[in-house]
Amino acid sequence: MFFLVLFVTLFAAAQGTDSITKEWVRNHYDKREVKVMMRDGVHLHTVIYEPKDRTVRHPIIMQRSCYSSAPYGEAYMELERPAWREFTRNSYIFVFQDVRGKNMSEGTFTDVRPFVEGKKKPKFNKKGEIAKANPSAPVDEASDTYDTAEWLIRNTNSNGNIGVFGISYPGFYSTMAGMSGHPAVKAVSPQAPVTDWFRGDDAHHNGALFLLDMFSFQYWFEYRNTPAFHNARYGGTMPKVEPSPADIVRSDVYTDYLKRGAVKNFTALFGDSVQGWNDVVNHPNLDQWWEDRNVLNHCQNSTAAVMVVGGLFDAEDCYGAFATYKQLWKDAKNRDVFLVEGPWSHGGWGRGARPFFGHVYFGPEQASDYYLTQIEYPFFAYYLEGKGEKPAAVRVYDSGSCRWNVYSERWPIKSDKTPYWLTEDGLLVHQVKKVMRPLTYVSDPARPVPFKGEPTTYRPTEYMLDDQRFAATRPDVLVFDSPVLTDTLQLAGEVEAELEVSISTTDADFIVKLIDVFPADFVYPDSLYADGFRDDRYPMGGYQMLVRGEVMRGKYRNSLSNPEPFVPNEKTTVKFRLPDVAHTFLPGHRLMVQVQSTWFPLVDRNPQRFCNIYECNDSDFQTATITVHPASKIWLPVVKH
Ligand code: PG9
Repeated sequence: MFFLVLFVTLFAAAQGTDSITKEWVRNHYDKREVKVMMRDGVHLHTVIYEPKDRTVRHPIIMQRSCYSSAPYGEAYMELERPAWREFTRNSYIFVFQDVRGKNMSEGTFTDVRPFVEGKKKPKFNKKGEIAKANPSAPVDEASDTYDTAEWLIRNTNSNGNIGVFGISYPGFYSTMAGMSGHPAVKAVSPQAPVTDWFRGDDAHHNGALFLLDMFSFQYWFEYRNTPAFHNARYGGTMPKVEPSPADIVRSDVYTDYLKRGAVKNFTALFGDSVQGWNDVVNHPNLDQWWEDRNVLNHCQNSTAAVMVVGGLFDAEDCYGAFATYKQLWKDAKNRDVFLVEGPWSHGGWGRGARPFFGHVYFGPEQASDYYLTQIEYPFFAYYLEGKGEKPAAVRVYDSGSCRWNVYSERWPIKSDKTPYWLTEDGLLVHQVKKVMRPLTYVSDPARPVPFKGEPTTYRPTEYMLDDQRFAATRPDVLVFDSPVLTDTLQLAGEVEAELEVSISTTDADFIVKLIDVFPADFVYPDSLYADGFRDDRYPMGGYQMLVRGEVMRGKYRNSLSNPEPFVPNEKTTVKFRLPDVAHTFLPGHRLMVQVQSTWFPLVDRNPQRFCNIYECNDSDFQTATITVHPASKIWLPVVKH
């Protein structure tokens, strides 16, 4: 019998099919749904899939989510899918929990619930239940994880080791799980974690509102994020949902969002009904409300091993992954902290990353299967099963040379912070003696620079590495080209823009884009397309690949908390960080920097007048003449070889 099973398993694997099927899951796992009581008496809905084999004690892998722990009832989570398969294959206990206030859990939901310092652990009975609920006990996502962990250890056939992971908002709950302090929570993996919604994630970058994402997300999150909706999705029948205010798009987001006008017109669509949107509008500057929600202020509480995973081309939380890793590495004393960054979109690593992303080929080594089997599962196996090797400290995929770089040191690795000057003679690595002229453009909020070169009805992930030729020809975009490279130029780490500007009004936005210009005669070999992952022949000769773009709302140049107007036509410095890069520019390529003042409707339009943009009227929008002076530069992390 053993050899027959072995043969079938090997045969299935050899056929590229996997022995872990829907039927296998049903035959090997029991499902139960329990309401676990937290220290304040609130019950959290917890879905548990446990191997029927009780002869062996199994590790627990948990995901806490505000999106759902569906399917609820008879249906099973698709544990045979790649995202879970390695854990299923190794008989992990799966725990999916609705965070408080969401879906089937009790309590009140709070966006990015603040961490509460100095919480006291409650008393538990022998069954791991809270001995006596205290409705006024301070709670957060860390304490909810602690109370859940205590219950799980006593009420499942576990080996006493719990791992927590998740992408995006579940990534934030994973960071918080690492701060629970529960001894069973041995390893967490915050992936594209929601981290700081004012400095760099989802809602704002450097104080500028990410209109397209936040408007469409908040309505969906508040109204369509229900058990019925999620169960229907798992049942394969997406429910017909009434058109929502977010569905204002009739032709394309650029046309229809521009037609909608000032941000207050979007607020009017929601009425007072969407708390997540109201919070954004009611806290226009970086205030205590935002700082309370900045998990980086509490990383010293982290006690678990942490593997932060991020996408170099993640449109939502690219900032969050790098920022969470850096702070945890700094604060989580003698704790193992690892970083994995691939050429991925938001969550792409677990959601079917393929050799091509948009028009750019990154090869098979960064595809999801590789990540799930060679990186993610081995991390948890090491800490929850005592199996395999300790993970590499840093594993970052270079989006230019298309290969993994593995480092034993921390990220960012050692590099020379090198100024590249933005001048009328192009992007120059050495300041030349010649006196350069200032460069000027007129920014017109009635004709903003689009974030995508072609019409779209949503925010495609590909914009993060799209061809920028559509923008390069616009009069309101400054273009700075380097000479053609004769040698490789490896960038790894933090990028900083330092603009010397003057504007004709009292506020403006500044968008800086770092671009890899492909050789004019560049083509991918046909064989790359033959694998079926790409079916188009996009003209890659002269492709202007966006490597990194970032916006700075000018009034926050000196302080995100205390915005300051510009003095019209007076020179001032606007300095800001762009999320880290890991990109080698190859010989024959050129570096390019583009500078512009609108990036629509990805970012809301600045009326280009100092005001509270959430309250301004359509009549407040005005053109501005923007001047970029010769002392402007971009600081690049050049790795010396
Ligand atoms: N990072 C995503 C998001 C969260 C909140 C607002 C908008 C986007 C996400 O959790 O998927």
